[in-house]
Amino acid sequence: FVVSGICLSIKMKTTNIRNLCILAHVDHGKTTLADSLVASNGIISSRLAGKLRYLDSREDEQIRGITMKSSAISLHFPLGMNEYLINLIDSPGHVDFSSEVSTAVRLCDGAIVIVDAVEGVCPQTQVVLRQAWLENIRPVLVINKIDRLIVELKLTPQEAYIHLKKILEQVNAVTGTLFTSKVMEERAEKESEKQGPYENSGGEQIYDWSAGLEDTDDSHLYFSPDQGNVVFASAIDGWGFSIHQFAQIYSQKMGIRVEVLLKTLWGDFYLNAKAKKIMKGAQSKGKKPLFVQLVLDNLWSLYDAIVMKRDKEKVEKMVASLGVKVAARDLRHSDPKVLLSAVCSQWLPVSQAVLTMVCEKLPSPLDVASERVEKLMSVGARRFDSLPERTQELKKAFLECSNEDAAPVIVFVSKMFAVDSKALPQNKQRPLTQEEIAQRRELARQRHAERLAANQVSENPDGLSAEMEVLKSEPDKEESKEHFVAFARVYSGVVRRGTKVFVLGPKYDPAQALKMLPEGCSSADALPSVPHMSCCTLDSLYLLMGRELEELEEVPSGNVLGIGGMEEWILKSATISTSPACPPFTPLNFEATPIVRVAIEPKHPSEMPRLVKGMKLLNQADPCAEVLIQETGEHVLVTAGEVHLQRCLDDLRERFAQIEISASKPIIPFRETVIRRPKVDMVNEELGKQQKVAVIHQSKEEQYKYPEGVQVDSSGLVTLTTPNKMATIGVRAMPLPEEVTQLLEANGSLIRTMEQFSLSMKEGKALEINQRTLESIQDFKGKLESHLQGRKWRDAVNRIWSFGPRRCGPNLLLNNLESYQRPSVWQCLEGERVPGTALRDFDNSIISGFQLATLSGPMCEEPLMGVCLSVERWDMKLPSLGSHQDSMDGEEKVSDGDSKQKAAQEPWGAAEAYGSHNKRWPDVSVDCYGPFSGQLIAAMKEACRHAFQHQPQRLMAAMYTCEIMATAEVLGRVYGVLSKREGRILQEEMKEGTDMFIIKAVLPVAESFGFADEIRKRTSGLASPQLVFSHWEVVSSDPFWVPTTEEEYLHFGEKADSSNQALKYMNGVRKRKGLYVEEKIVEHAEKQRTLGKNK
Ligand SMILES: Nc1nc2c(ncn2[C@@H]2O[C@H](COP(=O)(O)OP(=O)(O)OP(=O)(O)O)[C@@H](O)[C@H]2O)c(=O)[nH]1
Ligand SMILES: [Mg+2]
Repeated sequence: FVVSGICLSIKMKTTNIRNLCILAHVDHGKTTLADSLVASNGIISSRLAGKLRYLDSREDEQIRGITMKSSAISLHFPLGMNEYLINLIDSPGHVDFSSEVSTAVRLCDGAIVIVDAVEGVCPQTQVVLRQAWLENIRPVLVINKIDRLIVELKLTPQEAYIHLKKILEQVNAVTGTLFTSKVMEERAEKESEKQGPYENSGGEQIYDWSAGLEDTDDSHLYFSPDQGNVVFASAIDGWGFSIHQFAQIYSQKMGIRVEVLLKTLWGDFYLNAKAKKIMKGAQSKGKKPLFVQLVLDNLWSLYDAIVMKRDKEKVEKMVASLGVKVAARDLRHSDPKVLLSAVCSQWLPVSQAVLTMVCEKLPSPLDVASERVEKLMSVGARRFDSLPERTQELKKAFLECSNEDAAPVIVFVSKMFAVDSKALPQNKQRPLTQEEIAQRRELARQRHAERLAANQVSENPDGLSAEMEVLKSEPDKEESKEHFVAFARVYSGVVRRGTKVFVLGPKYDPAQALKMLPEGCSSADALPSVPHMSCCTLDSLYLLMGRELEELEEVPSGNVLGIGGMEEWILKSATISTSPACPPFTPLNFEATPIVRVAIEPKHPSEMPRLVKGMKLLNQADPCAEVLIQETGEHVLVTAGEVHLQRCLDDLRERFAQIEISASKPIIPFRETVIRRPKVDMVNEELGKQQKVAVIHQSKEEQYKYPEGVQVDSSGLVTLTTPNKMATIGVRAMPLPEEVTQLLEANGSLIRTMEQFSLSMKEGKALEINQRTLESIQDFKGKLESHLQGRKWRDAVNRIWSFGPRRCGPNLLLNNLESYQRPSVWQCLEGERVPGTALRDFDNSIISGFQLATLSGPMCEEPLMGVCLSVERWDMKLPSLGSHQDSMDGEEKVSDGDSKQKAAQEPWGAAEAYGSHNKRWPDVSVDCYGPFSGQLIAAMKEACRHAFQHQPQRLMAAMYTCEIMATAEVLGRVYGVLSKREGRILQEEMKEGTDMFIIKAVLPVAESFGFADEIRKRTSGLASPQLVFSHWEVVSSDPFWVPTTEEEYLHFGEKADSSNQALKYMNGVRKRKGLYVEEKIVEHAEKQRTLGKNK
């Protein structure tokens, strides 16, 4: 039985193991290709390969025809004298599931990148190439669906050759940019940049990746058939080849050496029949390139004879000359495709071509690069050489990938996936032996195959689910319980059942743990509890076989495996080791931002506990879904997109909660911002020149009554005094330049690192920061400075007090107090520790107030973005000595000894008095501490809100970018849908060599629900867009706008409540949040206003 064979071969030499994943844009044929590879091991019949999509084991995957979860299968492949074990992971291509790609890529050493020969390089192709690059794994290329060039596009072999050459160039251009940006980065450290900017925008620019790079050998990075890292294939028809195969064939036939053919079969070479020589310059001389003459022509005539002309005689001749055997049944078959794949899969079996390439070109686990190991081991801002010595020593274990007993076990779990307990091998009823089960399975498959063949349907979901039911036993509602299996890979040592191990969470710190744990301890000992570490025993180990699991006793180093029984210890990902010195692996690179949120409720309120449990399970089972309970008590699910949302809801209903649930409409996120005061009104007339129409049309600001204690001066400075009159704060709001907001957004994690540094400085420790990170911080600071120019922003960068919300967001708090010096947020850059400029008392309260204000703005309690709040006044009054105390956190009081010495003697009072001093009053009345800092926080928050409201306010909407491929006939309809949904076309171009147009557009997330479906319907399935979150954009209309000038009055009427997009959005959010909505006033504006006035 095959599977048991695999079980044995898992003890294979490490050099003969290949861990790889299949990556591509959606629908380029990953799962179809995987079918052929699976069929080569006899797990499914080769007749079904390409129809079954065996690795798409979920019902919804079969129905929708897209993969949603990555799944693994182990295959066995003999090549020459060697036997190989191939752990293959099929990944989804749809953007919504790109987190599944990240979890797959992490466990692999290599990847098969597939590109559709018609569609070429698509957005997700670029993304997966980047992901492979970021994880340092080596890719090989399969250009798939070549049959479409013949049958659909009806290209001639010569045209097809040029087309294929273009695709290769496109793919290499992407690799080129990745490579160039890395080399440039490294080079920039050594010499000053000479080459000019290298934008890695991945668009249609000229990739001048050769300039200045001559001395860096990069040939192995590029795809080229003569390098042996490209296979041309049609997965559905079961054929594929690399030029090695043809070189072999023709070197016998024509007596040319293989090496010569290898170099010339691809490229600008032709055969000079007279001279019996291969010459260069086919193009310029108008000759047929060798590739066309020897390879493509043959394929084309085969398709011509079998599919187009159905020429029986010719086919028989060809079959004979190829030396393949075709069953009479296939020869007579009414569908020519059956004959075609029967012939092709024997002549040029795709599995042979692909697996040979994989074994020859992809690295084994032993070839792991030292650079990759260091990257895996250094979490966040930590640098490898700052790790404890014992941790650094583990690098050797990674590199050796040893199976010795002494080698430490190191395993990485990249995700948890749920399986029904019935599907676990130990729970299968076993009155039958393995062989009998296999036979039954085979029978079931044959029955299914016959059904399929009879129906001629490949997408009949019922048939497949029927088969799935045969494989699974009847699910028993009561007993079925979800079990989680960890998707993992062994990096060092042998994993045995029953081994005791440490489970290390993503935040585990080996330095801290080694200090706490006794020397030489093991996970079997009784140990003190260490944060983010737990001990457990590995109960069950599984071989992952697509839809099935096979139990194993042990798994040697270098393999991919499943580990059962870990759900209590691992949430989503973790590192498992027998050594406490092992660092947690760096977090996965997730490309998708979860953006679509819905609130979820059970249909019957009494079922709440089941929902809560179900959501917990879902959270664990999905790498990217987020489950949270909002302050309001709502249960919220955040997903990457519509398709992902649908899958999560299905999972909740059918597996995890098994109850009826209702989901709210997607909650659309917005941001609030302020803009520069516009100079023209809504009808583009200059403001200030016209008469205000009437009193009732006064603009919002003028109507706005500020509450007591708040003053606003003409320049927009808002001053506010705390209720106890002890402090007065003056704040002004300003819009940040757009570039600055973008910078802040892009550098969130850097800012967080800086924040951590400042915190640890306050505690008196200095955090070790990676040199690379320091450089990026320096660079970030430089860029901020270059964008914050002009009088208004003088010295602004050095005056940054904090970022917000959550201390890392895209808003700034500026310290514009003349006399207050505080430690800069950039202090981590200052190298030597500066003798701390002391913080003023209550510094933290100001920051907290700012954080609160930026977390939810006054328009509809959504976070602020791109707003600068500058503190220009901060007076404190002291009613009596001793009633003040520093609001600094406790730690500082303990550790900050020197500030006490410096504490100056001036009494509290005038603003300038607090300068740079830290007051400590010995006689503190403790109870003032809380209430006062509370008042100050509230006052600061209010001051920020009023300052914000004093400026022209705008909403910002989240935007998707999408690329739509459509034919000319449906282009108009695509545009129609886009414009109806407030989309904006950025670009439209013809895809070379096809009749397809590529349209790039942006579209508000708020208008995107059902967009993909609508496009598909309107174009009868011809265009299908991929939506990717791109950026935030200001909604141009003013939600508070009412006509104020004569022109506006004429143009919009008095009510002007017709179509204010921003107001619609804002009120939508307010309604959802249960905030007061002014809408009703607008409905009957006049009446209401009159009433209001008469009151
Ligand atoms: N003409 C042609 N169609 C193919 C070929 N390979 C795959 N297809 C078809 O392309 C469609 C998508 O194939 P899949 O294998 O599901 O694609 P995928 O890359 O796994 O898609 P996702 O997992 O959703 O990203 C199916 O309808 C296949 O029948 C091929 O070589 N030629
Ligand atoms: Mg797939």
